[in-house]
Amino acid sequence: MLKLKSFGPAFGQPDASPFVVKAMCLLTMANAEWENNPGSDSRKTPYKKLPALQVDEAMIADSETIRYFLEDKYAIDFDEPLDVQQRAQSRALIRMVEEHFYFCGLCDRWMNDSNWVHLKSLFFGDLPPVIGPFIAKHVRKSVINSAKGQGIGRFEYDKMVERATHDLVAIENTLGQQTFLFGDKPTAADASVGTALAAYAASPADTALKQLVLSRPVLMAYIKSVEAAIYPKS
Ligand SMILES: N[C@@H](CCC(=O)N[C@@H](CS)C(=O)NCC(=O)O)C(=O)O
Repeated sequence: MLKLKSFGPAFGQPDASPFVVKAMCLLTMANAEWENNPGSDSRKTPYKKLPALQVDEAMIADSETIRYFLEDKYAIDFDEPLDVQQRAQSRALIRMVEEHFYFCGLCDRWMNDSNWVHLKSLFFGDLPPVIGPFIAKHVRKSVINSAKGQGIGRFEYDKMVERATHDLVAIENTLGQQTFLFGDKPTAADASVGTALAAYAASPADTALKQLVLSRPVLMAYIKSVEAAIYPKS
């Protein structure tokens, strides 16, 4: 049985991490038999991040590696309906969302005090009194430093939202009148893009970034379609 190492549900989403939800969607799309291991420790995985997939003694780390593992194990192609050009577009969309838009959301969650109070209580609320706030502060600082290292964490908030807006417009224009990014069947890009949009639409605080997603009916309808089609059925 495949075991998905995950953080645990948060803010109405099956996991706090959009990358974990992406892996859940890929497992669902592959019709795999798997179990969720919420509360897993990211420090015990090869890249010190979640998701990771335990397969017998092996640990498959990183959602993209999980994708290739599943395609290989089940002899499937998540992008089966796509031609060569669409496959290239799919890859570019995935990279845009995972290496850019994701970091906008990360800043919104971890740097913005209105979101941070909720994160702090969710992730660190059960820790003992003195050590808990200390660990929370340390982890927050390290996440913010990673966003600064990436670059987006150094932008003014408005500049970050402006950058995210361009990503959302690109997603909207790719969708057009379609249900999914490449037509009426979900593909790998939907597992990345749909879950990242859903994550930030579900942010606990009513921030400008959250409103950016909520105010776009095309994206909200898209999130609903992705959730209905490929989210794990609980
Ligand atoms: N490229 C990775 C990114 C995964 C990732 O960034 N996971 C974050 C949560 S969203 C994480 O585990 N962070 C814990 C840490 O950095 O210590 C993937 O696709 O799986």
